[in-house]
Amino acid sequence: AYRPTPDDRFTFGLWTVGWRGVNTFGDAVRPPLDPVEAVHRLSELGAHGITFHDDDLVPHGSTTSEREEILKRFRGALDETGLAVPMVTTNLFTHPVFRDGGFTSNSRDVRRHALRKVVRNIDLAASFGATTYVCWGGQDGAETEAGKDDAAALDRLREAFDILCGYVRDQGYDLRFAIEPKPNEPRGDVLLPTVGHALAFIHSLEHPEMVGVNPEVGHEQMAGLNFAHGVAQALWAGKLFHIDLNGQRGVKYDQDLRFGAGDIKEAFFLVDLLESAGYAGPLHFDFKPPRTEDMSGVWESASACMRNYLILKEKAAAFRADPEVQEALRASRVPELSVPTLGTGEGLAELLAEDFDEAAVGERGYHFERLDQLALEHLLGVR
Ligand code: GLT
Ligand code: MN
Ligand code: MN
Ligand code: MN
Repeated sequence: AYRPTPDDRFTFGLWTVGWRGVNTFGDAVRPPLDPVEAVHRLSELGAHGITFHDDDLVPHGSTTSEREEILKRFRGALDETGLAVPMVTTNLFTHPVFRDGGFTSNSRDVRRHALRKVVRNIDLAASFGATTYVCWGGQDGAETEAGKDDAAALDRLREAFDILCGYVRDQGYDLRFAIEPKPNEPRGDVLLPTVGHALAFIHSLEHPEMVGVNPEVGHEQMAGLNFAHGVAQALWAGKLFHIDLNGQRGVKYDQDLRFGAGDIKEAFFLVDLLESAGYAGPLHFDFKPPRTEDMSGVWESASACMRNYLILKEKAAAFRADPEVQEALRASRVPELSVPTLGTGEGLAELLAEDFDEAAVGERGYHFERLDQLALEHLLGVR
């Protein structure tokens, strides 16, 4: 049981299992991972796809012939295993030129360079059949206030998406963009820090229908926010184009733990939400195997990400099917929220004329504690 198959739509970033464990204080602890080996290992574990930044696959500075050779080997591995590439993204953060960001760098020449880098990689993404293009502007932000004109930065960000959407339309690619919010790290404050900021920004674009969000569990939690509620609003807006699943324990640095580690209860309600809403996109793991692990620990944790999702999916289904839960949901008036506040044909006149027993209704409890305890007991495996 809990053995993933490609039908489960699990995908992994090449930079996740390939992370060598370099951090601010410590050197790499693991050898480089050949992308071809990553494809084979992930396929053996039951994944559906693999994703990458331009520079994860083709190292920065590769010659044209080296690039062709790398792409040929990689395509060969994909053909052999049937692994898909549903999403591709650009590295606009590692190279020193991006020290003040890509699309919103104060330097105009850097912004132009960033756009060229993305356009080139969009062609590659389309050639692999990717349908989502993630944009994480990790270095787009500030440590100071005076050094960044926020309104101008948002203008430039909008300009970048308008240009890129125009390019995709001109080429006729079947590709949509997904903005990934993050509150901080590596910048002290990152532009579009949360799902809500990103959703509001998207409405200012020339082609808002082509742009959605790629929320990451840990990123919203770094801001102290409830991830399931953020994802619910993205789904409500029709903007959940992609999702980064991982784990985080509270408001601190970006932990990128394996999915299920960290806040397990929020993971349970996230899976419950994704499954009940019928989210049909990739279930993408963006985690970093801790640097305590050797390569065996890397594959162990990758496998555990998928296993934990499948376990939680089973638990969430059992929770929803439990008659006691259904009764508790009614007692908590959860279905009543779906009933429009005005009846059909009713106007404000009827509403204003209505009697209301304020004192009696003020005494009404909602029994959410009982409902939540039932969820916890399903999660703990005692029901
Ligand atoms: C980087 C970041 C992730 C983003 C990746 C996409 S890169 O690892 O921490 O959250 O999803 O650019
Ligand atoms: Mn992260
Ligand atoms: Mn990260
Ligand atoms: Mn991510």
